[in-house]
Amino acid sequence: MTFLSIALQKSGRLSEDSLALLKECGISIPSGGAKLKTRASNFPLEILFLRDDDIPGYVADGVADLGIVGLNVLEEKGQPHQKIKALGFGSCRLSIAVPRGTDYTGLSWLQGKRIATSYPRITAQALEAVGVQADIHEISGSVEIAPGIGLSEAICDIVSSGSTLLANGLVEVDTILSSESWLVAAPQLSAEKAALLDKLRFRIEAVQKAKSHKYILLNAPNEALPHIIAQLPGMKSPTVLPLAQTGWSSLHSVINEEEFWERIEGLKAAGAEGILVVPIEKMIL
Ligand code: PRT
Ligand code: ZN
Repeated sequence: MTFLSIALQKSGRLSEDSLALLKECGISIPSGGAKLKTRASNFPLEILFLRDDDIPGYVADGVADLGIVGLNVLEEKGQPHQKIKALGFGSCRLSIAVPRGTDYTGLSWLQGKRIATSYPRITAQALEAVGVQADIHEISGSVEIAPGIGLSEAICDIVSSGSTLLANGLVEVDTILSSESWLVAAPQLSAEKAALLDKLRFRIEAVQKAKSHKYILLNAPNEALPHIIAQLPGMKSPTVLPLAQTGWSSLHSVINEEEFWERIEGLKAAGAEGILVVPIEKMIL
C-alpha cells in the first residue's frame, strides 16, 4: 500500500501547530514520547520527527515525501522542493538589526561592515541584490549578543515580538524575509503519492477556509432583507427562513472573518437583530 511520509519538527516552535493541523485534517497520530517515527492510524501517513534544519534535506532527497518547515530555513538551505501551501503559523521575519542610536541609512550602510547571522545565504543574497559587500560572520546561536561583544556592527536574525532585540539594545532596521511555515514536497512524487498529497491538501484547504470564515445568523424584519442580503453574499446567497413571528425572518450566511466587524455595523444599521456568529469547523466549496 502506498503511503506518504511527512517530516515535522520534533520539538520547537512549529511542533505543536504542525501536529494540530494534521489533527484538524482528521488524521490521528498516536502520541508517543521520544519516538522518531510513527504512523497515522486513519490516513496512509508516516510521520518523521526531526530538527527543523534537517527537514529541507530529507525532502530534497525524497527520504521524506513532505515536510513542514519555516520559509527562513527552506530559503537558507536552498535545496530543491515543491512549495505546496503556506500554513499561516510560525510567522516571523528575518531582519537586520543594529545597536540603538546607530545612524543606519539603509542596506548600503552595511558596506564593508561585519554582520553576524545564522542565515549567511539569505543575508548574502539580500546584500548582493543591492550591490552591498559586507563581511558575513556565521554564528549558530545567540546572534543578538554579537554587537555587544564587538563581533559585528549589525546582525541579521529572526524576529517575532522584537523583545530579544530590545533586551540586547538593538533596533530592527530592515526586513529581508517575511516567513511562515510551509508544507513542502519532494521534487518528484509518484502518481500514487501525488494523489495522496491532493487528498491532504484538500483537507488543509477546508481547515484553512473554515478558520478564516464565520457562520452568521441574524433576525430581521422582512422589509430589511434586501438591504441585509446585499451586505451578506454568503457562499451562494444567504439562507432565509421565516420566523414564527410574522413579518420576520432568520438569515444565515458565511462571512469572512476579516470583514466581520465592518459588516456588523452595516447589518445593525439595516435592521438586523439577535446576531450570532459561530466558528466553522470545516469548509468545502
Ligand atoms: O531544534 P530545532 O533545530 O528543530 O529548532 P530551532 O531551535 O532551530 O527552531 P525553533 O523551534 O526556535 O524555531 C522554529 C521556526 O519557528 C523558525 O525556523 C522560524 O521559522 C519560526 N519562528 C517564529 C521563530 C520565531 N518565531 C522566533 N521568535 N524562530 C525563532 N525565533 C527566535 C528569535 O530568533 C529570537 O531569538 O526567538 C527569539 C525570540 O524572538 P522575539 O522577537 O519574540 O524576542
Ligand atoms: Zn533548528
